[in-house]
Amino acid sequence: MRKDTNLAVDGARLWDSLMEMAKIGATAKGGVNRLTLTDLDRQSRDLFVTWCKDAGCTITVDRMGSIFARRKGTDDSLPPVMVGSHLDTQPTGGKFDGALGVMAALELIRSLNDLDIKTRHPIEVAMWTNEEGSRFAPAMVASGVFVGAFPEDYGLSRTDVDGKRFGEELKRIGYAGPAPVGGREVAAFFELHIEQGPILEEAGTDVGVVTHANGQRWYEIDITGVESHAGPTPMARRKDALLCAARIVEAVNAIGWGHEPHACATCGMILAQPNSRNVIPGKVFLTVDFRHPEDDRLASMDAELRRLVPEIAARSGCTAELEQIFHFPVTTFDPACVGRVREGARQLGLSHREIHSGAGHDAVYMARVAPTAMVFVPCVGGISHNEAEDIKPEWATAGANVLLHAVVETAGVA
Ligand code: HGY
Ligand code: MN
Ligand code: MN
Repeated sequence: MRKDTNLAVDGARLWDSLMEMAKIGATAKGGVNRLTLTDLDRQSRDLFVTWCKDAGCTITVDRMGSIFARRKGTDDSLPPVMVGSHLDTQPTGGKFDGALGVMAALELIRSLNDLDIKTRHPIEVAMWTNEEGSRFAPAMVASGVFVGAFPEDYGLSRTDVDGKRFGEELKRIGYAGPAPVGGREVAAFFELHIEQGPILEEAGTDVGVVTHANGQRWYEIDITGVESHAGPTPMARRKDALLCAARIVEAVNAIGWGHEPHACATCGMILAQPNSRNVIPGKVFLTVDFRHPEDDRLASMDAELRRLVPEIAARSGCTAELEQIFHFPVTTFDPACVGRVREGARQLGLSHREIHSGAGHDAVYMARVAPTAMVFVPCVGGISHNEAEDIKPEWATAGANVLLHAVVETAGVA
């Protein structure tokens, strides 16, 4: 590490960029609703590309719409050190989930330019398409295709609740890029992200040195009963798909509690048809999200769900089709890269502690093809995926400085 420079970001400029980006999709409650592949997503991409070009980067867009802004290295034949995150949000998302990682990566480039520091490896700022998996499931689908977890045509074929297709929407916003998705060497990947939980803030710790990410499984359940009149249909003759779904929701919650203290079990999405107050629902679409830091416990949760769903359906006079659409095991990040994050925090005199990620991130997939690590900073009240999501400017600056140190250490100062 070059000692003769105050290797630091411009925190005020970083905060300004975050606030500017947060205006795109800003909600009345102070959050951000910038769903992937919408016109708002296009606006955020356009702004990001403009800023990266202003910082002297060349832009590549791949066929899943992920954007890579490249700063040349003195030896440009070397594989890039990649750093980034995502700009898409949840429908009631916040200003910082994803955007902090992308803006901090851009700030890193801007700061290296200001300090006239050249690195041996090229550096690429990565903005991954559809990390959230809210509009198009599964989550992290573009980084997943990049590492070969999903075929490209699977990613492009995903549809939203209105039947709109990922590949068509990508074309519509003008980001169906020409570049192949993945299949190229990456020297390392780093991602700065808010913790999205309460641990760091409650402990008064500046930086989370992320060693692992929890395993995750997503399911879709299609429940079929019989639509009938809410008035004349006797209780004993009903095949109520929504009652069946309610029982499954209760069972999912019990599975989570049954694997305490580290399990997470959530039914986040439910669509009842015909969704009319005086019709007994004949069809329900329900999602299940399981997380756990131990793969065998996650497998037990899976087995319990597969046993209970048909049992509950039979008891409710319905049928239920359960499909697992997404699974990644517990991810261990690269010890050398994790060490550079830890060393960066130490050199900067920032309090830090090891931490697991309960959330999935693009870094989880990138860890399959390149040495990868993450930097966490606290968020207020541990709240995220909520319009109230908030951080302090000094937390953003601290995280970005650790990111800068780890990336420069990896890319090598020329
Ligand atoms: O679901 C997650 O953990 C992330 O927000 N995609
Ligand atoms: Mn995120
Ligand atoms: Mn998120």
